[in-house]
Amino acid sequence: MGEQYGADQIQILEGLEAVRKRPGMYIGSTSARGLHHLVYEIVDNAVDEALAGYCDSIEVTINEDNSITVVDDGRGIPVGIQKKAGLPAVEVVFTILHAGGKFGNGGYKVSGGLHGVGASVVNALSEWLEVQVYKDGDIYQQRYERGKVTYPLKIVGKCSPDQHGTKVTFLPDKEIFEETIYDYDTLKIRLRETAFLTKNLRITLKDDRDEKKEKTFHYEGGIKEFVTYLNKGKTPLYDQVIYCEGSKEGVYVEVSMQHNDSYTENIYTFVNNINTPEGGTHLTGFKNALTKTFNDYARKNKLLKDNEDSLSGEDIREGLTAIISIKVEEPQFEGQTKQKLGNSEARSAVDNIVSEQLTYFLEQNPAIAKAMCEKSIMAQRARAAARKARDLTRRKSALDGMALPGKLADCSDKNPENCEIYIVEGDSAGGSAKTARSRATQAILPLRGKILNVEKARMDRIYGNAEIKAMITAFGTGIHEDFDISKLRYHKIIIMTDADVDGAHISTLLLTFLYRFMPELIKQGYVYLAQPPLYKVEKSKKVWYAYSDDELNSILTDIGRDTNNKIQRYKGLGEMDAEQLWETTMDPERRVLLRVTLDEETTSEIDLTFTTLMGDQVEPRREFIEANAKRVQNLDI
Ligand code: TSJ
Repeated sequence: MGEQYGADQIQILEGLEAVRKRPGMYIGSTSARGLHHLVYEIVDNAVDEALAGYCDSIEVTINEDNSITVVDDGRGIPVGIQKKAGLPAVEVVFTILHAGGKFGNGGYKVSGGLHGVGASVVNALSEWLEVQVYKDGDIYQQRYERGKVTYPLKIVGKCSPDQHGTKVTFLPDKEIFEETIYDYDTLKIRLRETAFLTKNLRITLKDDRDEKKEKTFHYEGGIKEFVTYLNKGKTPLYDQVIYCEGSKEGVYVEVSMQHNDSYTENIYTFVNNINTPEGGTHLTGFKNALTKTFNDYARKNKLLKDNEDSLSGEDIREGLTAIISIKVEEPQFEGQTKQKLGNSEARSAVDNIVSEQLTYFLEQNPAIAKAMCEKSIMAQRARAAARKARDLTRRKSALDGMALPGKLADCSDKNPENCEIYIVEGDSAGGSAKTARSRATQAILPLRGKILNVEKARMDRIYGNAEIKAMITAFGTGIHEDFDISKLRYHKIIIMTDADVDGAHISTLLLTFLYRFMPELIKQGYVYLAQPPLYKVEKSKKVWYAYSDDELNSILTDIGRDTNNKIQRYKGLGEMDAEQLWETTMDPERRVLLRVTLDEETTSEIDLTFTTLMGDQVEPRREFIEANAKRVQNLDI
């Protein structure tokens, strides 16, 4: 064997060995997240073929053994010998690091973005991978094990000469990944997003494990339909989705938008189908165009009088749902997390295209323009009122030396790292918690009843709400643009509600508030959910607590299903005395806390979750709760 290995082959093996040694450097992590990344990586390569105009359908299957198959109907990865490597192009794709796209000629690429590391990385991290290429009547095949070729590319059969495409199956390596079970819903969310962003592409997801599942995503309207989907639980301000499209300076721009009657702004931005949660030049260009075009129109048509102030960007964007999707050949990502677009030509391209087409749209649709203008003027007034209320609280806190809310039982330790705050539903549970707590490090803030739904209230009302004000002052960080994490007074913010539907609703209201006003608290992992027990089992003076029905059953199996067991189902925290509350839910040695996390890759879906749960339309909410009963119970977003 030794002689077959020339310098090139040794280099190839060293390249893939480096990937296996430091997988995190190539796919971010070896947790469930990295595991799912493998699929996106392969799918993105097929999406590139769709963007090039040669593929209209992609099928993804989770096989019974948790291997993944991705098939497309593109041209098929080239099989001819690539001069430089002296190997078939397809072999180069799977065995040489960063070989992706080298033999294509130009065009926009989805793959090769942030984590777009290429098929060779997936290959290196798979126990085995098999590729089949359908081309010119032949079926080519090659197999790799942990990145190593097991046989040279060969023809294994014939197909119809008009069949063409690529099929890849891989099994993620258990030596590399901590988690090797695929989650259908995680793939579903991401593939749906990909389908929205690539109009006319049909993506099917199949699950061949126990219960067979299948779903197809196909959106002729692309991001126009994405906006409709995001506004599903809300009430749109007008029927149409505004859509702008065009190319300028090598940037292809697509924008879709529609206002709803809520007060939150939801703008999602993508570059080459990659989510850019921190925005960048494309977002700046859009905001600029929207503010300028809208004010110009309003002045010209006397919707704004000469003596009235111009509408601010924020006023115009109140209740706006929008998607900005651009394609550039060489995206430059900036910022700490490389999630912010830097290309300056993207700013002018988006600005120009949106300005021109939005001007035209407003002129053609005066009724819609008027509705938008009326909403913006209302927003302007509310914002002025909110500013007054805020300035007042700011001044007051300066005078009082940061007056903490009266209901807060603060802890004595002043080092935030040691401190935690329990946000407790109801005064009676709050009372038990105050007795139970460890005074040095645990603060208690009881809230009365259901807190204000921030999805349905304007800023001025939100600022006037006592429960919300109490939380803002207790946390110390301020909100929105004033937010300063270094002022956080507690490094654990623990939401403690009853383990029932009402409790889940209150938790969701609180999480919505945190997500909309202080998202960094969630992103940086400071927010937790307490897990009170569901049952208490007593037998001959001994006590057990069960946190789920399964746990109750296993306790009963252990101690015997005796009619003398007094099983108590807790209806609420209020039924526990201070000692029980301490033992089961608050003692750092014994309690279980769920940390609330955000998956930034699919922020649009998180937003939709909150909107669906909190919005005014009953039907989508009911559907959602039925479909996600288990998830809502855990509130693990
Ligand atoms: F990721 C991957 F490489 F494994 C992969 C690639 C997986 C899947 C499911 C599909 C693909 C893929 C690649 N589909 N289609 C292509 N197309 C090409 O590689 C290709 C074909 C022809 C030409 C040409 O210039 O003639 C160029 C390219 C890049």
